[in-house]
Amino acid sequence: MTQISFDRPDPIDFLDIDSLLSEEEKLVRATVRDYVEKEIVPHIGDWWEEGILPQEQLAKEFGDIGLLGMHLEGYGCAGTSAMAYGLACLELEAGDSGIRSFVSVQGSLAMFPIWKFGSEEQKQIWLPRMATGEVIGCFGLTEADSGSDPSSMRTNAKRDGTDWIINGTKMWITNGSIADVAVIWAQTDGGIRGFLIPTDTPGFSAIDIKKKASLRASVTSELILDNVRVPDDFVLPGVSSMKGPLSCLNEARFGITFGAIGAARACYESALDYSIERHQFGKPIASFQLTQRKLVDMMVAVQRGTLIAVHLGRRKDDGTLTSEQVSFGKFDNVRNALEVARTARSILGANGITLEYPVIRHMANLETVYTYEGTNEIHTLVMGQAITGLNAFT
Ligand code: TGC
Ligand code: FAD
Repeated sequence: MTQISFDRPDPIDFLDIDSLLSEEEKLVRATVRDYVEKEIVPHIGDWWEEGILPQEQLAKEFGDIGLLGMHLEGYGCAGTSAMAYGLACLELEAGDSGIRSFVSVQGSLAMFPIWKFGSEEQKQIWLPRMATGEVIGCFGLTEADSGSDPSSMRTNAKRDGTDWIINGTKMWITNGSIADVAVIWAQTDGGIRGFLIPTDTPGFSAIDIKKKASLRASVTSELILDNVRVPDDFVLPGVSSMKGPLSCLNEARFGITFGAIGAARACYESALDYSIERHQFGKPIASFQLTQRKLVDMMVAVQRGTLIAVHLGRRKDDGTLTSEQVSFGKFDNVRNALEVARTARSILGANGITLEYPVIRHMANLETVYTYEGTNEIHTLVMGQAITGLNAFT
């Protein structure tokens, strides 16, 4: 009969989920974790407080490590598995959600549509330089009056001879003002089309959104398109419906399923360390039953979320993952990560509200993660439709 081991489990990998990963996957993860610990963690509290991001330096470093468009094949992209991409997102978001966002937007929202729906010429022009970080992209879907319901967008593109004239305003666009190329989704007579717009095109401008109390180490902008004229070969030829932008969202939501667990793990680790060092009533606060309950709840949430992410990663790699399953991962892992962050904050007491510790920063960031890439409610309704067969949107 096989024996049950009496070894003490690793507090950070209680279920030994590492044993489910290949050596190659662990290597990717270790490389990204090492980079984040050395290059992000020492600075991120200050960047977040000041609301800045050294984007050019980071883009180059991300490119050097091969993180940009890493799960895409060819055109200078690393061509890793989806699982490796997910693990990279997890480690990046253990640093900060804004750092993971930068990589998600570049790889899943700006490069992916070119890779999936672009012409060969468009791929050759943009992807190699986006993979190195020389060119930064953004993804313009949301508008001030079209958030959860992007198909109601007003941005439109009209034919003028062989050109297109684009008018509209996009809102809440990550990397908007630092992008060299914007992937803009617009209504046309032939359905919703994606346009690759160099940001120095006359009529295109971007204004940063200030006073954010979440995702502060990330650029968020409003994009204005005022009679922007582009030739026909700036249109993505491969799609002309909401399927285009929604397919990109599947990729980014998959990364968030992993990423949120990175933020949760960082909060759990911080709270665990703190609870062992911090003494009250003559004892470490970790010795109190109420604190152990919180620590165990956090540990279980992080492990459960990691298992969900790894399962979805395997399904994506074997080609069986559905968009509703991606909704499951984004929905459950982000809401649990937020709960972990709030619990960790309580364990740190007054110290939990300062940026000396990562917890309040992750907690505030996760409020954005809960909302973007499909709110918690939108993913609830996607899954609700999947299990009932009834559409709650229309
Ligand atoms: P619906 O009528 O259901 O479908 C329209 C067409 O799209 C297809 N489709 C999908 N295709 C791929 N993936 C999916 N997940 C898809 N969902 C639907 C569908 O088959 C159909 O295709 P076809 O060929 O018949 O035309 O679409 P709808 O307009 O009713 O929308 C449904 C809904 C509400 C789920 C969708 O609009 C939605 O997901 N809303 C949330 C919007 C959202 O997530 N926005 C995110 C903006 S980007 C962002 O937040 C970036 S944050 C930066 C970072 O990631 O770090
Ligand atoms: P709304 O859609 O107005 O929703 C408000 C509330 O109503 C939510 O709770 C929502 O769940 C609820 N609600 C809406 N419809 C329903 C319904 N049918 N049933 C039940 N409840 C409903 N977008 C981009 O295109 N590109 C980006 O790069 C990008 N980056 C972002 C970065 C940041 C920091 C933030 C905060 C947002 C970003 N977004 C981006 C926009 C993001 O995707 C939207 O904020 C999100 O889709 C929600 O839209 P909304 O804010 O307009 O909220």
